[in-house]
Amino acid sequence: MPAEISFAAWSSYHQSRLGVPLESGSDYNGDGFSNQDSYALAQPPGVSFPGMGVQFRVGDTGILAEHDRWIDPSDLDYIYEFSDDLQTWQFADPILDFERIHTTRFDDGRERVLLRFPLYEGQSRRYYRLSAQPPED
Ligand SMILES: [Ca+2]
Repeated sequence: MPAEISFAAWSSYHQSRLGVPLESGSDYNGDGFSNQDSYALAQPPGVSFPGMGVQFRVGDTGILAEHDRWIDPSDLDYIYEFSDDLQTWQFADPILDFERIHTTRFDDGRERVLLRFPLYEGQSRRYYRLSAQPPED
């Protein structure tokens, strides 16, 4: 992959190998996840869900979430959010609401992160999601 990671660089790299255009909103492999989603999760356009998705599991002390991402993309911020009712979503603060407990760095600009969202006594239900958005200035 090019040194400067962006959707444009990712799509250009894969377009030249696959010989087809890779628009951000289209779905190269028809798995229901857009090329933009594949890019955000640092996967080639032919990798299908669930391989490319965020893997959640319950640990002894919280919910563990693991996924691949770019180390320093120029056009994305990775935002974690949580909800108790799937209606109202709150920003998960990287200090107050979760911790990164392991990072594996790869030599192609990707990293695999393992995050822990703690469980609280009395908490009956909580939902989590990852949003990859253009950075705010
Ligand atoms: Ca897809």
